[in-house]
Amino acid sequence: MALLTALQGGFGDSADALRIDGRAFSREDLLGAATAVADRVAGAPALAVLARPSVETVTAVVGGLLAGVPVVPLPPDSGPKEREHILRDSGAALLAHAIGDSAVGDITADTTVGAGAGGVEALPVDPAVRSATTYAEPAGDATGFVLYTSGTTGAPKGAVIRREAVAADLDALAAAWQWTAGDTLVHGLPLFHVHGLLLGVLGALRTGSRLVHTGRPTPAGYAAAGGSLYFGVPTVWSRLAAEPEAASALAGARLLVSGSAPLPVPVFERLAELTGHAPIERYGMTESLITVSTRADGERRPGSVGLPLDGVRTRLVGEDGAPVPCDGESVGELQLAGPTLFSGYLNRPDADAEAWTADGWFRTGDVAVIGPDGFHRIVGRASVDLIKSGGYRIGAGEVEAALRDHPAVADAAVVGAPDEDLGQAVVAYVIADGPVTGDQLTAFVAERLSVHKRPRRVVLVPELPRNAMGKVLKKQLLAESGER
Ligand code: MCA
Ligand code: AMP
Repeated sequence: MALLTALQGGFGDSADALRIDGRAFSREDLLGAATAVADRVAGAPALAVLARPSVETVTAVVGGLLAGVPVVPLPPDSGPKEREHILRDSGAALLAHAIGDSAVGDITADTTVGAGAGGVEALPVDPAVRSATTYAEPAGDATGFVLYTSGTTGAPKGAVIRREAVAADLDALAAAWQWTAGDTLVHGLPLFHVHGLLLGVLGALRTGSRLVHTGRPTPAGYAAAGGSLYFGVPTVWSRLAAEPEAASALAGARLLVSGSAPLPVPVFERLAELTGHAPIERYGMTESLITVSTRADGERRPGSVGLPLDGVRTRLVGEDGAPVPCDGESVGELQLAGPTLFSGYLNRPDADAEAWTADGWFRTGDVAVIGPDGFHRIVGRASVDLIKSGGYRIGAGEVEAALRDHPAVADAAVVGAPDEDLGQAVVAYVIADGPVTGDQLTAFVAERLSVHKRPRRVVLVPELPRNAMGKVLKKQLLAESGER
């Protein structure tokens, strides 16, 4: 079966099946435009896409999928250090972008990246150009995406996602959320992650629901969109809950779904009060796609992510490797198995060895509790070095390395401090050995990595607290960060 079932026919169509970037497209238009991209990329080793929230991005991603070329979304706000890594590591030969995108010149000028190096070739996408070529559906176990995601240390790792994993996840979500062609899906999330791109775009192209992308996930944008199914990260929901008028405009929706980070219980409750809808909470990871969710026809319990999706198996394991009982109290590392799991990290056998157990389960690094009724509660992360800020996953080590690249930085330690708006905020403790301000360091990280990875606060310190082994005491820094 085709991955993009609805795109490839049989679900009815409308002139505004897809609304993004202020432009409306029918699925027929999108299929023609994406096929024209497929004609140009077929046979390429991988297709990078400069993933701004635009028709061009959707066209390019779908074009790559039609042609069976692995798609590598490039965060549009990524600076040279991060994007060089993504382009080099993925071996992308082509970079799809909107005509006239001013960022492309800088990227294609770099001859140290791309398939076999020599640079990536720019592939301007014109959604008005159409083709009617037909492509055979690629095998289910072919790579659909390489999605870059942060670990605790080092540069982001490329998670290799099979097409059949995407299909299995979308079908399981459609069943859990009663998501159908009758829905209008609304969100304004970035198009380079699982949430905004795989669920938020491909989900519509598989189920046949209409899609409205609001550009940014603002309360006003959500209120004006008139959808039935809304996606957001907790920051989006908490901002909406702070604007009662905008929130009440969602009363006519069918389902509000939160994910990518824990939804605070007060936000859950306020949202329910203002909209009349208790939100659905679901849990996922780049590596596993979405695996656990409350259901449209089931209990929506605040603070809980619900039950495993169809086909997904979960278990809790203690630090000693022993099974942890599902008694609603005992905590353990959440491990996963099932059809939505990724195939491994690109070029990273070391990371694969750490991520999988000997009996083939994926170690999430999340600490959870499972009740006797099967409901899952995510308690936190095993490592303080993986930060979730505004729903973005940010590795402390990556930000520390970027800070150390600054000539006036002798050392740095980064933590995720509790933050009302973002869940966690990146806070950097820096030992400077030259004249530099916090704002300059924030700008330095924003330019080299991604804007969303920048420290929201920089604390200049004479030294970092360390244990006898010389390891930075991050828990102590975290405690201090809360006091400021
Ligand atoms: C600010 N800006 C800067 C700087 N400071 N630019 C350059 N240098 C600086 N120093 C600019 C930005 O470019 C941007 O401009 C504007 O300020 C605001 O950007 P930002 O700070 O990022 O906005 P925010 O308010 O903090 O964003 C909140 C957010 C965002 C909208 C909720 O965090 C977001 O979109 N999160 C979604 C993350 C997500 O989708 N995660 C899913 C991962 P301009 O306005 O021009 O752009 S997938 C996942 O987790 C799994 C699978 C799952 O379960 O879903
Ligand atoms: P990412 O790879 O960016 O998708 O981030 C995955 C991580 O986000 C998970 O390992 C969790 O720590 C976190 N996460 C996603 N959804 C939830 C949720 N509903 N509740 C708590 N944490 C979540």
